[in-house]
Amino acid sequence: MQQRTPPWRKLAASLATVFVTGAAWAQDAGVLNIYNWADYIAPDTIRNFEKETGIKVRYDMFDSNEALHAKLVAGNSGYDIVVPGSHFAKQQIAAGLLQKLDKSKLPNLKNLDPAIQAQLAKMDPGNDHLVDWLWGYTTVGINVDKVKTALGGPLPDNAWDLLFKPENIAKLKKCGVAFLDSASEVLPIALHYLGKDPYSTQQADYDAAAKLLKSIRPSVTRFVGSGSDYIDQMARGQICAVLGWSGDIMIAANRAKESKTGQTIQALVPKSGGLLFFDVMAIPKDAKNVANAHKWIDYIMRPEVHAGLSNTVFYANPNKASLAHVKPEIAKNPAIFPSEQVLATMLPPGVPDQATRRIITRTFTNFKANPTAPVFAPNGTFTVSATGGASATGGASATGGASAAGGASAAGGASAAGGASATG
Ligand code: N2P
Repeated sequence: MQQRTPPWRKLAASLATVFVTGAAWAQDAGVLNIYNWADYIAPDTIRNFEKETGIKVRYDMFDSNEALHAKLVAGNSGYDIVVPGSHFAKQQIAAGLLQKLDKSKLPNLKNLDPAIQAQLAKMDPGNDHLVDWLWGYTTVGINVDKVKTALGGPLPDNAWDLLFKPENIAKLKKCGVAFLDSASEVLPIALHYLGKDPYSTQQADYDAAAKLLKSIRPSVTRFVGSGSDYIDQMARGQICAVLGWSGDIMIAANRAKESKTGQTIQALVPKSGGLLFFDVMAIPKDAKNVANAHKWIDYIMRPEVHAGLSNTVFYANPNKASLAHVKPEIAKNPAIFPSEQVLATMLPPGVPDQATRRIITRTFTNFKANPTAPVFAPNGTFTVSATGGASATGGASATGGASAAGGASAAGGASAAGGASATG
């Protein structure tokens, strides 16, 4: 039987509502906590928002989708806006970690390109949770002169051959080769390179990818993420080839030009396709400053604000109306806004099931940890096996000669985990 609520209770309840709402507002009015990738914003984006709204922005950066995902799963991240790749966001929506957007607070949605919205709807039906921040693709970046010299001939027709043909990448090792520390990108790319389904669920396919990765592992000298200094290292000529993100590579190219380092850096668009990503703004379920988060998303979708992001970091934005504000050399750069034809060659992001994710993680962890062990001779010198793999950083020479105790690390800080150690 239903009980009637006494009038005093009703009053108390409505007072409590007023109080709680008021408190939420007070907090909401003041701050906005954002968690985004490094090197992904214009110098005035935050400043202008703060000036106009009086809202103070705290802006933190993460280095991988995996790191952000772990924070969201743990809960109470403290963030009001996060920017996962759409393939990770799909899992986060399914797990109830992101909240629905209030579209009545986002009038600038009208500026977005329906084609990009349709892409995102594959991960977020109805575009209910996600708004694209920027998009780009994972690809091959090179230092043009160093790579040509190291190869001693022309570039291969398909840019992926530079990194996945052992005989090519072995020649690049001495000028520095970096791979993204990102299982969710490297595995689909490796499978696709082998002519297999990039989102295969078959262990046998991952075994084949593992074999491919093992064959090139001795020549990978660094693993990098967003915010590690691979952009600067490229700009300074300390890394000559990278499996990295399109815009980051173009930032390196631009930095090299501006600081006159004498290095020519180029983002290649592989013939068989790069791996597309869409990084999306979303509001965590437990965000405290939801009204401010909506203000931010709507602000970013202003044509000139979205254009400012592309103009600074060389990634495409989803904002059709922004194109008039994007610098012509950027709007017309096919490596930034690829043509329909090129887009059709690219791999879309995908979401493997949980069992496959475990296989992917395991395969990638083995890849990173698996520079073939050096063979130590009784006199303390070591040699490298014919397949090549002495040290993670590869500083060790094939003739060996370093001491067993100090060999690989003396040659440049190799770590079994394949961490971000520097090489010469
Ligand atoms: C950071 C770029 C991140 C792109 N500068 C990959 N999601």
